[in-house]
Amino acid sequence: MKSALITGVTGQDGSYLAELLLSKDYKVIGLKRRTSTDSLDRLSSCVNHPNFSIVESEISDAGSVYDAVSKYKPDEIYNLAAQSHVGSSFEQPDFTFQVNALGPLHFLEAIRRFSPYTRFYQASTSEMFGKNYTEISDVYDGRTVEIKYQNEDTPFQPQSPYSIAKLAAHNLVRVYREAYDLFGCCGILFNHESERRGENFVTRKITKWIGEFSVWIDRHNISYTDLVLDKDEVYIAGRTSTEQGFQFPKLRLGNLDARRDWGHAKDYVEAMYLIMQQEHPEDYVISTGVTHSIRELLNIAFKHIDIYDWEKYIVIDPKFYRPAEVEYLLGIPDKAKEKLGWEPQVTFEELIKTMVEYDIDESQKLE
Ligand code: NAP
Ligand code: G4F
Repeated sequence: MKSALITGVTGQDGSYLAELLLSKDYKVIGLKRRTSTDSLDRLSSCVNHPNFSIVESEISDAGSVYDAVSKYKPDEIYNLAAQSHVGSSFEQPDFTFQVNALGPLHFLEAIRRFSPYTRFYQASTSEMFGKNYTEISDVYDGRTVEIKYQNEDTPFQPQSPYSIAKLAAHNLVRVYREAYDLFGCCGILFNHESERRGENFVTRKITKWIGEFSVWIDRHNISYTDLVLDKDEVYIAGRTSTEQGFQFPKLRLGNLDARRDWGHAKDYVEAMYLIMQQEHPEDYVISTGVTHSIRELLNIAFKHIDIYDWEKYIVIDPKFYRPAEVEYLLGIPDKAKEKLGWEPQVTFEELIKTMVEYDIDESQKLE
């Protein structure tokens, strides 16, 4: 039986990866940091599995990592733990660096010292491309068009403490691979979401709001034409904006023009697994090859509740703008398709539909 240690197992990707590896008969050791509350919500299908166990570890603490690696000497380590919110990394740059750069270094050192045959996966990110993209001209329908994309050959130009720390880790993996012959590889994953996505990432923030709003509308048995749209909230006509329960806050967002290449997290953990099964350790871009702006995301998400003029329900709040932004991401996953036989299965439209439906269901349960 193969064994795998997953850091960040309580997160979105960690939970899907644990499920995937258990289905492949792995023994899975999930690393979780100490918290004052129970944070195993996403792992409900794993916690009672006989091949699954949870171990407490803080990845920014070298000793804690050395203990875990030297004790379990697993076949594979997937390092998914991170301070994963780009916006927060501007507010907590030091902490972000401790976790996102030093954390992976602790694992590489632990593997080198105690378990040199352990394979290591590092969760790298499209954020490392930052401002940069590759641009080519192509002729399409007799017209010359400019195509902008990122792939494994696009140079990195990170734009946040988050991505600079991730790039440090990415380079450390390369150096340990070349210097010590460790099996270390990085998945350069573009944005991937799901109904397990953290609620402060833009997709989930939007679908969660839609879920709650739609249930609020149903509870009052009203239609959209019964609403008065105020500056920061909507309220039911005939009521006042101060009457308890009759108003609903608008959705507050930042930059709507940024573009992202969004896929489904379940597809992406499959890629992580495949990257680790190759004969040679290499880095791979994992993405869908399609880019959408936040505006397009809003169009698609709001359509599910028959709202076509979503602008009226949104407040642009400078608080959600970042000091430096990554404006454009579109990944070309050709290398993964060719070498891993990997292809994303879920389209952007299907992803958003699943998330909206899930959040409507969840909001109904709370009624
Ligand atoms: P996530 O849901 O935010 O999960 C992050 C996990 O890391 C959580 O389990 C969290 O624990 C854990 N963690 C945070 N700080 C830790 C620490 N100091 N010690 C131990 N564990 C710690 O993130 P995700 O979306 O699953 O992403 C997984 C990884 O892929 C991250 O490294 C992220 O940066 C990277 N990535 C994500 C995407 C994406 O679009 N999702 C794209 C590219 C790369 P708690 O539950 O206690 O908070
Ligand atoms: O959903 P986001 O916070 O994701 P972001 O910054 O792209 O980072 C995610 O993907 C990376 C891979 O590219 C991962 F490495 C990282 O760990 C994380 O999973 O923001 C997406 C876009 C940004 O341009 C942001 O400025 O949405 C814009 N946005 C607009 N309003 C907002 C909001 N983002 C958030 N979180 N909240 C808003 O209100």
